[in-house]
Amino acid sequence: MSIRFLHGADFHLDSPFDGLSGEKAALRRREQRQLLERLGEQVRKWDAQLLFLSGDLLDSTNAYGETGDMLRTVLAGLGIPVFIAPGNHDWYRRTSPYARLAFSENVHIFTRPHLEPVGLRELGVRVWGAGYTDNTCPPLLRGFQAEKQPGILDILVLHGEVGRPRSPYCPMGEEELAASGMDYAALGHVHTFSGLRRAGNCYYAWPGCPEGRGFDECGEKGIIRGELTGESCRAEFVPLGGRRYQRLEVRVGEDPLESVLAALPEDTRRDIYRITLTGECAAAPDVMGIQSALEGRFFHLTVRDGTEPQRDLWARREEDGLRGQFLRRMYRRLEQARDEEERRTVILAVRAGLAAMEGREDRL
Ligand SMILES: [Mn+2]
Repeated sequence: MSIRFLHGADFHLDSPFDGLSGEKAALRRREQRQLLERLGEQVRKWDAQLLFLSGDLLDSTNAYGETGDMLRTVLAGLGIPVFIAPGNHDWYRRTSPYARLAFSENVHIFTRPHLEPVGLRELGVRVWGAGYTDNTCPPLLRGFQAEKQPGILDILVLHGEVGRPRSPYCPMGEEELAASGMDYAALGHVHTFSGLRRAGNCYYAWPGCPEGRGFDECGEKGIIRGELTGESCRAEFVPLGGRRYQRLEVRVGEDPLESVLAALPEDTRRDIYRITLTGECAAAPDVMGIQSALEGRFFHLTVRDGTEPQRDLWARREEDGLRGQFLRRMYRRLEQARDEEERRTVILAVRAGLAAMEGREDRL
């Protein structure tokens, strides 16, 4: 007995993409729908026999018409059983797309907040799952144990958290997974690929979201391609995302633009970058200049100034005269700053003040 599967979660289709302009946000939502096409390609490439979608497939309990149509069409075209376990964002209710859309027969949506099995005799598999019917979910695995049937693999599809007993999102303990009788738990909710884990005889994993939507979801994202037998489980991460969010800190030298260029990988056209300039320099780096020189190389770029004035600058606050007095006062301000934002404001003021006193023209 052996089964090849794909496991995805947290697509969050139709996310608002608040950080982007209206036009780019709409483009990103269109691109999100392409994740479904690439998912279909992976099903064919891996010759997968089952597909698990473990919740938060949609960002809310609504969806754009195009998204619903595409979801229905792509899943119908797969020709393999698909299991959807709604999560805390796309919880099941009478008016949600899961209820309104006419899904093909190969698509099974768990619509009740308790575990129930679906038997697939021809594959030798039982798929267990539950759907959120609210934006939270009680611990459904507590006290649960499937009665094992010889020659049958048990797989769980569920949106939830492990090791956080007070979580409002279907918390479960490793001991509960171990006792559940499941051979594999296809989980959702955690947005980072977990790697393949094991609790007793139960393997479990989160694929993470298939594509980042903000700087808290950086790097390559994707789904899981797995193979399960009675004795073992193999699970590989498969990249699926079109765009990547990346954070990059660059220690600037004499020429900040040169420093940034030297730190960049070759091709960043599909990426959304936040570059923070760090290090010490006398004058504020020309953030706007760097931004406009480089933004054409990215889908979206933000440059931030995180540099500090040179340390020996503060030594000059011992000087007599206007500059010393100014630096003493600003130093006190810096010490009293309540947060990073206030610190940055003081640093900006120090640089502008010194530039004015020294007759330099400093860009702000
Ligand atoms: Mn979730």
